[in-house]
Amino acid sequence: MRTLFTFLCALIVSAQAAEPPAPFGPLPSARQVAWMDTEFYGFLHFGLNTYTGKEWGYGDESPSLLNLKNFDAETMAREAKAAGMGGLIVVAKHHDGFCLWPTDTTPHNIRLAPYKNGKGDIVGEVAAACRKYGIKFGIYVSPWDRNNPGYGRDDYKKTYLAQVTELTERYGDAFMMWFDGANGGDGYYGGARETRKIPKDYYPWDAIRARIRDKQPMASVFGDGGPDVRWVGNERGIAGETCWTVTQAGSGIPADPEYTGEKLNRGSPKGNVWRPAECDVSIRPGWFYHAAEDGRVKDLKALSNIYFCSVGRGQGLNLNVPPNKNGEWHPNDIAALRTLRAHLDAMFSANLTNGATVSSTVMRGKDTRFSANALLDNNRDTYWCGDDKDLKPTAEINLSKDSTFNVLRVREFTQLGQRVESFALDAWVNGEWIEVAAATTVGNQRLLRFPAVTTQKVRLRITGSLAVPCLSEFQLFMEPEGARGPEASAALRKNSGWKITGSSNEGKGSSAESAIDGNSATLWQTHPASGELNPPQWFTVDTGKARTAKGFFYIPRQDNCLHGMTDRYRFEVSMDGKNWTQVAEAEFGNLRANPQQQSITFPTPVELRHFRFTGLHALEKNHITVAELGLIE
Ligand code: FUL
Ligand code: CA
Repeated sequence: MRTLFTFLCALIVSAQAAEPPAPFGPLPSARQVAWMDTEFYGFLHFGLNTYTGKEWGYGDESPSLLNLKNFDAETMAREAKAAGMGGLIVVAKHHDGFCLWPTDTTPHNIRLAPYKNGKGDIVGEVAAACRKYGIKFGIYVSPWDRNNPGYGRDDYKKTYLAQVTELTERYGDAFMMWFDGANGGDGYYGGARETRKIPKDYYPWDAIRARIRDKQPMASVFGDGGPDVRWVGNERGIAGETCWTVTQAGSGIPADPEYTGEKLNRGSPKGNVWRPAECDVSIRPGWFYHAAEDGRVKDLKALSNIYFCSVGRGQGLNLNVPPNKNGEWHPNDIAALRTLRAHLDAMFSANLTNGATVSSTVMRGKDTRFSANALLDNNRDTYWCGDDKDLKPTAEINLSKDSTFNVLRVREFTQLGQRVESFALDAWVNGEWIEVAAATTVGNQRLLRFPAVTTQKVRLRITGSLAVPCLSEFQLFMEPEGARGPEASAALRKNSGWKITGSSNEGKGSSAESAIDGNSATLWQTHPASGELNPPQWFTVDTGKARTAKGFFYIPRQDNCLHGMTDRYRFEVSMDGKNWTQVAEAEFGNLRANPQQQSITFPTPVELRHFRFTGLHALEKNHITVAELGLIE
């Protein structure tokens, strides 16, 4: 009896104190955790290009061009901090080889410039300003050097290592060392004016990395392929809709030729390393300041979209804001940063799950440490998780009152690895669950935008996970107006009663259902097993009842492939599904560079029950694709 009693007690005790799940896959280093916490920081492209108007200097530019009175690093650091940037990365030397610090490695440096009579040190000024305002400091130093006579030969290898050494020794703590992938080509090279190609293993990367680890152990090394932080694969600041922080990678810098574009952009769930992506993008068209671009500073729509597609996809955002010829940020750039910050603050200051309660069928070993309450405690170190077999848990969240929200944030407890493959958010509306958002990877954080929903009850559904999901946060926000295009209809979701009533590719290629399933990861494509179905291609939808639409939205394929990306369309409507009226025929703009959702407003609102979408032309290859299509009501 007694032994049975002790046995039972032991059982109960062990049931209450469950072991955390074993780590899954590659894990972040302390250095990477610090980098991921930085989230958003700035880039300062400044140098002789600022005065010549070029993006890439040839290497023969005169240092006398650097003739400004004051480089106002302090104002930039103060504005950066106010904008929520966690750091600034200074371009110490760009491809033109001119060094903005008084280096002993080459005469082509700031000592020869009129700036402060040759006594200036812009790298040092940025470092000091960052320290003063409490933000981190990082350094970009271009491997390619179009000025150096020894470039492409052995002596430049030593010069370059010496430059990295000076920069890591002289300016205090750096949070990043940034190595550009652009390398080799024509240049001045000390007067040779020739093309120099470099062998694949030219740079002494092992020695460079060892030097950085020695002098700056907490500095994350950025290169196209890593080793600490990888490039996101484009200069638009956009991570993949599916983006694994874990990825399959080679040795890091220099970039592994196999490891480019899409692989960088999306990572890989089967990866062997933890390697978050940096999304780098300029606030203007160019990386360097050009007065002609003063009117082309990205607006709130563009910047908030970038934020949602970088930080909001679990990666980091490096936003370049180039100083002008006076060594200052232009007022337009400062205004854009302030507007972005005010917008993000207005959204994130009110977490609508504060005061909510949560219930879930899943709790690891019945240990309350792992209960779904951990989702709502605004603490990233606590997490909700089930037993190892609970791969698809659900949590129901009761808000303290009816609330209106249009943004979701979820986070994984990444110290145990990245696990979640897909998830969805449902809202309880008119007595049924409506799916309001669905997406794939989470990682450090996932932000989803969707049309505003009002409800008191929501449900988080994990729909796929590589190992038991460990989720640390669940928050809802209301994004203020002004940052999005016209909004997609909340009715356009599964269970909304819409039906495909016909399509031109019946039986060939994929079903048009995929274009209205509320999931931008699935595609309608008129691509049969062999051959192609040329445009035009169409499908028709019965939306179940008469309604008024202001326009429609189209989401192009989100998988980084341009094949069949529809860029011309026709849109027709009908009340009875027989008599059709054309309401729009035009093109979707800028899809190649930026394949984001397109919102089309009709000249006047139209009555309809049915609509027909026809793809008239594709960017590449001769077939039609649509990731998602819906009405703006
Ligand atoms: C690129 C460079 O070639 C650009 O000039 C810029 O510095 C950007 C951040 O990286 O590869
Ligand atoms: Ca938590």
